[in-house]
Amino acid sequence: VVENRIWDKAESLPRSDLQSLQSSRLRKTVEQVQRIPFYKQKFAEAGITPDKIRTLDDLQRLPFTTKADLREEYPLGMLAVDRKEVARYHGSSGTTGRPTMVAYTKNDLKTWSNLCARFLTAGGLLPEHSVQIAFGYGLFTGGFGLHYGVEHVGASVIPAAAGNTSKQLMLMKDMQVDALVCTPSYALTISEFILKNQIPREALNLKYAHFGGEPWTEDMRARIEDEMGILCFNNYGLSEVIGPGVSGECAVRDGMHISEDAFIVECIDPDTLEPVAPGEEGELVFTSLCKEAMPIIRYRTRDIASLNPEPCACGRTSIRMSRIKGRSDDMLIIKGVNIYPSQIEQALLRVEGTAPHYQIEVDRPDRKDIVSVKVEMTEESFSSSMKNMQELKERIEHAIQAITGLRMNIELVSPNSLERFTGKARHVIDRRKK
Ligand code: ADP
Ligand code: K
Ligand code: ZN
Repeated sequence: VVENRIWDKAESLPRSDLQSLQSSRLRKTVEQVQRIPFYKQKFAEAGITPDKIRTLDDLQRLPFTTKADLREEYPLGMLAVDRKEVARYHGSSGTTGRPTMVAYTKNDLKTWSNLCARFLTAGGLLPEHSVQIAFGYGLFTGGFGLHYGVEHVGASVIPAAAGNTSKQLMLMKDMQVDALVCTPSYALTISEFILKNQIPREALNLKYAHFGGEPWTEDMRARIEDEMGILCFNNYGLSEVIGPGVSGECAVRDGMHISEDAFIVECIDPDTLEPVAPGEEGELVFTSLCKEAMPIIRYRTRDIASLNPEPCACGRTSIRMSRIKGRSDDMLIIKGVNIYPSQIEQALLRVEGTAPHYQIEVDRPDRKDIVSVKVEMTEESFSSSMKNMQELKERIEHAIQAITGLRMNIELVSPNSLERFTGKARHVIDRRKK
């Protein structure tokens, strides 16, 4: 268990105060974006002048911003300040295509590290702790975002960066690291390394981990916590909005608190663009409220999640978002059914005798979708009888069918034959597109 500690009083503002703060910041943001030709034109097309936006309800009248818009404006079309005001540039990872650039003023960097300090504190970080950051450092916002967040809390950083797993373990052990920061995929790789090399738990001092950057499941959390004997916390963000620090879990670990003093969140039906009811799944949309260099209005994240406005036992007053089920880009439509890779992960974690390493391959040889899933066996099941392997295959088929409703071809592959990841994992090969 972790002690419930709140970093910033903005996290527990009464809702009415929070909402008046939001509307005054929204008005300011709407003024600011008039310096961006893209928004000036969008507002003109919609027949809106900034003075028409007074309350939070008026947000609905503003245009959306999409990833395609940001690509059009590459590299710096969305900048709202002079270039000399910019203190840092980052880029999105380009997971789904050409990267987009983002910029931060000095104030933006302060805002950002403060937002990261919130979820780090919520997840147990104290000034006396040492944190190993095994995220990529570079254009990716993960490494630098968490780095400055940890420093802001007053804790010490070990900027290990992603990769070289044996060195990660050496540092973790020798430096008696308290907390680990990386992607959940890399955590799985690290955990596997610990087991394979029989590193005793007492040799490490690890207590907490903060994972983000890609979808993962509750089953994966249980698996990693059990294997490593630590508490794992989820945090979410995206470079277009600020980077990590948009939201993160508290000690209750039932959804991620969104820093609503800094962002307005909406959850919409991606087809009708209408808001969905609380608790219903939809696409998250964010409007920034405190950003100077690149304020953004109603950014469509393509991330699918639900919102929970119920008060939380921790005392924070913000809305919580669920885990991200997946991005709409990663969604596979197979025989008319929507499938996310995270559902395969969930199924595999419920079947004994498999490692949660998998690759989904989709093909359409005959105008009929064929999905096959390559699944790694554990050493033990790999050396078992054909009969056992056949049974294993059937159990996997059933587990996947129970979650997705679809029967998929399962191909068992030998241990360690699928790629391991140090950053964000790639689980899908879709051959239908070409
Ligand atoms: P890219 O879009 O190129 O991957 P980013 O590095 O900005 O660029 O990644 C942000 C994206 O990563 C989010 O839109 C989301 O899809 C994913 N992501 C980040 N944190 C989480 C998380 N905790 N759970 C699920 N997905 C996440
Ligand atoms: K310190
Ligand atoms: Zn809470």
